[in-house]
Amino acid sequence: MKMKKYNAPSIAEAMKLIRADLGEDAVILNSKVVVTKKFLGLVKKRSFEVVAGVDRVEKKSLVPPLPELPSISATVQQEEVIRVAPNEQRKDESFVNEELKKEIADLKSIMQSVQRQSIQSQYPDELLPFIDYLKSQELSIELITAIGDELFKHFKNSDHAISFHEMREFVENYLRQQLLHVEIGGLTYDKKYINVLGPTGVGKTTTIAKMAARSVLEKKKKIGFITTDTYRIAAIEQLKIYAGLLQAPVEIVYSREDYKNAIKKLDYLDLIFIDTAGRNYKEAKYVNDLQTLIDFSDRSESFLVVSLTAKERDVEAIVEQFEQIPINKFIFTKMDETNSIGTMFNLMIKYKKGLAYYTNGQEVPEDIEQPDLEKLFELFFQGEFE
Ligand SMILES: Nc1nc2c(ncn2[C@@H]2O[C@H](COP(=O)(O)OP(=O)(O)OP(=O)(O)O)[C@@H](O)[C@H]2O)c(=O)[nH]1
Ligand SMILES: [Mg+2]
Repeated sequence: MKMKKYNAPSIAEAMKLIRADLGEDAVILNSKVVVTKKFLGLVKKRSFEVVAGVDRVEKKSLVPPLPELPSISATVQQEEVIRVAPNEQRKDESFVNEELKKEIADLKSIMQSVQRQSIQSQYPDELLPFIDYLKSQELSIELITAIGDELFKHFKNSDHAISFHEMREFVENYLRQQLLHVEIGGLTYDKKYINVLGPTGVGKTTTIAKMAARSVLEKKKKIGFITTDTYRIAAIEQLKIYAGLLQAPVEIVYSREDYKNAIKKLDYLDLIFIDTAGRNYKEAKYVNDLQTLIDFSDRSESFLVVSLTAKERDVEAIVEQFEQIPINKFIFTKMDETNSIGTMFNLMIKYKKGLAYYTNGQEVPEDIEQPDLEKLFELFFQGEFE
């Protein structure tokens, strides 16, 4: 077999060179992307290095060549075609053409994915600190890759080094676009029942106390509490202490019947906060239990409380377990114990759910923020950039 290496800016151009040189029977043996630096090393130029080969056996091709398209196994198929009778030749030719087209389509999609991977893994050096920054903020790999690709495309023809400010603006615009249909903002105050759900110890009761205190102090609302956390005396006592401070009633419910009675009893109030028992929500059973106990109708607003200190994969498992419940927004807690603001973006974008509040400490009612997107960006970009 005769083998030769070719360099070209695209695979199509490489194929043109190969055909002109080795003929239509040439096959691609190997190909790779080669990157060379340009403009003070800021921009990297890609080209393709293709190794092609051809069998020295002279053989007349029956398959009309398809212009501009590479052929990988045409030689094998041609041998089969040569042996068929002339009157069947047309039929077989079109069959071979179809087969070839399919292979070419496959090849094209392989090439596209090779190109994509090479863009991702070969950002210019100048982009790497930005990529590292996004990683340090724990933005998901999917988002970093998507942003990295866009950054690369956007700045590859730039004649100056990209600044942190430019990168920040670019990332903000990208995330803003992703969050276009995701609502960020606290209690709407047009729903009477506020369901607060989430795993054990994430800060549900404390956050309820913070939200309730703010509703009373800032919005002058008449509020009450329902707790379904009947497993621990301490949990009921904890809520009663907060309720006492706000002079608000508390109802403890053990069953659906109790829940309905409590709702009737507290009907005169503006807002009713429903505290639930923290359970291991990786088990579907507990989510089902909640559905039989609490009302998730459109008179209620439901928040899923997630601790920012939890492992993101565990949080994802919980969010997915809650899929059947109409969760309106997240509440992220324990922001004071972590720097990973990225998790908030990851979850909001992945699950298309909004954000009501984040909490940043144990003090009631101080340590709660009702952020807007600008505030989140400010936090995201306040980390150390090297
Ligand atoms: N550092 C920090 N601690 C918090 C925050 N929010 C709540 N906590 C603490 O987390 C612990 C658990 O809070 P709770 O409100 O009892 O959590 P919960 O989700 O109701 O817990 P269970 O009812 O047991 O499921 C308490 O010690 C809170 O003070 C926060 O934003 N930051
Ligand atoms: Mg609790």
